[in-house]
Amino acid sequence: MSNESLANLLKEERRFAPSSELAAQANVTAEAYERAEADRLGFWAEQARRLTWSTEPTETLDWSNPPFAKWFADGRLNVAYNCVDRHVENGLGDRVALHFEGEPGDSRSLTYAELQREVCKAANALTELGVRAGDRVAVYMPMIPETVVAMLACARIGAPHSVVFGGFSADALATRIQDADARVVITADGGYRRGEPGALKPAVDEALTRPGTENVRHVLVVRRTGQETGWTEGRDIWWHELVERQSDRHTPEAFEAEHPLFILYTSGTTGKPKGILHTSGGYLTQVAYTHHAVFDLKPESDVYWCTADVGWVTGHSYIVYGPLANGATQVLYEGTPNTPHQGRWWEIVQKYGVTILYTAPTAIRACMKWGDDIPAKYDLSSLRILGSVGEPINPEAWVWYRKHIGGDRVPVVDTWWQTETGAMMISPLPGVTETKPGSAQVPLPGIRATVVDDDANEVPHGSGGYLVLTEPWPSMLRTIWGDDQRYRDTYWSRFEGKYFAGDGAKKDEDGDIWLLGRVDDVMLVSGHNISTTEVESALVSHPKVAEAAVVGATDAQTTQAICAFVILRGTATEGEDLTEELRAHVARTLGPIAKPRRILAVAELPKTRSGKIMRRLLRDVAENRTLGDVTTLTDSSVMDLIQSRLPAASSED
Ligand code: 6R9
Repeated sequence: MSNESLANLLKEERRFAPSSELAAQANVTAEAYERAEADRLGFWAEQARRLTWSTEPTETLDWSNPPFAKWFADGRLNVAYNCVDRHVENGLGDRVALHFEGEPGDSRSLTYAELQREVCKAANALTELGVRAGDRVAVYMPMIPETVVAMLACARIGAPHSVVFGGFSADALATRIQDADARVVITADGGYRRGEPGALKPAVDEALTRPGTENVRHVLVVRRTGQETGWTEGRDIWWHELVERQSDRHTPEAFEAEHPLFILYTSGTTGKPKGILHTSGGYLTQVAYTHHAVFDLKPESDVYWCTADVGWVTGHSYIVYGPLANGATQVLYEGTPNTPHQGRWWEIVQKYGVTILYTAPTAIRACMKWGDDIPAKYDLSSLRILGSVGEPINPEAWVWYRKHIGGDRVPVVDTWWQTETGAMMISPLPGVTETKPGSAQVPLPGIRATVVDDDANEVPHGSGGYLVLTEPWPSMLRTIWGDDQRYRDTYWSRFEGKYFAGDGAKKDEDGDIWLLGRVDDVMLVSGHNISTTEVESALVSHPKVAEAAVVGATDAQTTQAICAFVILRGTATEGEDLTEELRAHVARTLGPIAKPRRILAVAELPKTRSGKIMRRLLRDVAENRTLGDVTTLTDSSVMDLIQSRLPAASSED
């Protein structure tokens, strides 16, 4: 990454110190960094004591066979017991675990005692279906309480789940069922999205016609929408028939700390999806600790809400496992932020008195586009911590989030992590860190991360390169399911002994880390490395641009030419003038070299379930190629729309 380009983000000079009130009561203080620095493994061994073990571990890390780590290997525990039963045993059975808000407006709350009974029944049901410890269960569900129950029931009986995002196609589902060799699929007739019941079961039926899915013996179907559903006798079973008649008692078995907890597929840019494998004790330790530390969770008074889908790792770690291990009360919302109106989220914050909100930059930018007046109509004064995850958050969106959602008083924590890391790795701590808009800043206590150059040398402050993790951490992936070699090659071969995250990053003069997007997305223009993140950030700092996606298209003259796809704000309209204005704006903010060659206004951008822009597809468009794999798009019609706009794209120099 060229330093001339890197220097630009460093122009961000706004700083926000923690309030003295928050600093005084924070769960975690600066002392944690010192403690972890002095004795990293001792620090994690202490954090493991947040959990209830049936056999306490005496070992912390076994790194004798890198890159295959074992954490707390001689300990035994049951993950579901830790997330549910122990709270009931501690007298917290009446505490609400989940406030469920359905998109059509139905709602119900489940206490920890109720959740315990539901999880026990579901565990008994899976056992009756012949699911045994080690068998894989695919979960293809909407955002409803039964999804959480299903995941915990799998954990309880030691059957690793593989949650497949409900927006994925039958193809994507089939590939994941095949790769994990799943034995049971848990699904629903459908779920509500954008005001409509959207069917799920037909995709399961279709996926199960594909070769390699024959080992699926049963499909367990939750009735959510009541829509007409195809049925295969003997294979398909209604959840309400099977689960409801089970005993609500179930004795949890303790498993080894390294027992597989789940597989979650990440698409990556090329090739077949990677089944990221997570195990039990280390994973649960780090998700519980980070949820406690980064959100400063006070389980007796906070109402926490993570807007992610459970099909994304954020839903696994920060809806299911972290918050429930900590005994939190949380909101679970089924639908989209603008159904039936653009204030839906803020209405939910007001209704439940949400105190901690965790969402993605893409959602924040959508809310910015809809206008400040919408959140202003609701009482958001209960909020006290705001989190961001999924992409680099541009300073404009960060500041808007703090101001319009956080009333200019609530700290924003930008949390960097990955499916592979399992839990947060780089983030401010709300009671400690003076925050900088747009930066994830510092590795959490117990985490070692840095930025290196091509030769694996740590870069000096003020320079950029590749983000690496230099020591193993408890919630790290253990391997890629069925492919140890691919695990080594993808993450551990680029830099000897270091985990290569695949993200570009830079360190500022204070040593704080700024993420620059995936290394694959970095553009090469006339010999300069330019990060897509920075050009996008420059574009959205223009008042007429709501969202931007930038790609480098092959160009004979300049190696790559910068192509920008922009979503305009409400009243702005596309035209020669606006294109020129935006080009000039980027030239002013970043320098003439970063000026986009083409700018195309579009209505939507192609995104994954977690809101990440699929630049690969935009590159296909920009280079007039047939589109690559679109199965992980949230909405595949977006690409047709963009392609149909293409002739207008030729506003070239
Ligand atoms: C949790 C999650 C991982 C990739 C990661 C990076 C990007 C996530 C970020 C961020 C900048 C942040 N990413 N959080 N980039 N700042 N706070 O998103 O997991 O879906 O596996 O994606 O997302 O590029 O490498 P996953």
